[in-house]
Amino acid sequence: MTRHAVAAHTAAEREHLLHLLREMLRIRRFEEKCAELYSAAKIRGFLHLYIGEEAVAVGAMQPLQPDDAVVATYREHGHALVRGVSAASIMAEMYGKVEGCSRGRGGSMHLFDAATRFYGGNAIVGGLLPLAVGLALADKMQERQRVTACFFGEGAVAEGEFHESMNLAALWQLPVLFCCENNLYAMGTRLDLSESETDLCLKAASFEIPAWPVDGMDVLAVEDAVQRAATAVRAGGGPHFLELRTYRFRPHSMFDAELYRDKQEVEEWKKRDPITTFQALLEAQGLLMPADAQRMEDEVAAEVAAAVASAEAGTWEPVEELTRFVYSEEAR
Ligand SMILES: Cc1ncc(C[n+]2csc(CCOP(=O)(O)OP(=O)(O)O)c2C)c(N)n1
Ligand SMILES: [Mg+2]
Repeated sequence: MTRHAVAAHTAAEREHLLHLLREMLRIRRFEEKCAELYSAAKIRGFLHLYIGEEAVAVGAMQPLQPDDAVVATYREHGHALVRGVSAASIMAEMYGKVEGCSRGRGGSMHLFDAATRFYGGNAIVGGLLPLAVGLALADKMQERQRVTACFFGEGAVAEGEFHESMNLAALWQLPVLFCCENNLYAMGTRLDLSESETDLCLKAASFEIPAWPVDGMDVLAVEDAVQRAATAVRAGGGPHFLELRTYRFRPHSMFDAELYRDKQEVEEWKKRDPITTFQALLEAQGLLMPADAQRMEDEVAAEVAAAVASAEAGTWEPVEELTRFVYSEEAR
């Protein structure tokens, strides 16, 4: 390899690492702004923040292809952003404006975007799993080499839909990648207070689904694991299951006094903040200079500010339109 080729490769690799950091920052700053806007009553309804868990969505989304499908829960702003749904259309959706990715009808928990094959935004715990299995079944029947990646919390393993979905996906060898975001709590319930078997990979293994745990606070570990699992799924290897071990730094939603966990536990996990630790790693390796970090922050801040400005300037749906879509209708 020539010196030139080595330098070019290093530059591409550095660019990718900076991209991972920038994507995590986009989620963090976007959601910090959402929390602020919620307090100002600009955003209403429910709001579940992903802060602390950014490495999962960012690492996992990298190996996916444009025609793969992504299905997520109500804690999905980050997944939508990284998948390519614009910050402006997500923010407009939060505001309930027509320009939102779900026409302002869904709000925070129901982001949807056909162009990026982003199938929500699903508010029912476990409800997304049969949806993901159905998408994968369609791909298998039509012989398309696609992956359906579905992201759900560990709370979903208590639902019947989890077991039904895992069983059918395994039985029919469907191309689904189950990404279980284990942040230790389902609202205020710790996993070991609701499950007799807390080893989630063992549960997947009982369906004959290959499964392994991943450090969900490490974006590179997530990217690597999803790369391996998605490649196997795409090659016809049937469903795979990843347990992504992570932690949410914020309350479950904006209404949660957090009486179920010690502040000390939260502080301990914050030492593993996926953004600050990754940034420190890049700085230590000389890949990120203070000026680069500042520029990145400025770019992200400008994107978030522009999203808020366009949501503010967006349109409210006229009252006469409110009964539209109650029954199916061609989207206009
Ligand atoms: C079927 C169903 N039961 C209960 C609820 C209420 N609920 C909303 S979020 C949640 C906790 C889910 O926790 P987990 O799956 O671990 O996801 P996390 O919020 O931690 O990301 C519950 C019980 C719901 N939305 N759907
Ligand atoms: Mg959870």
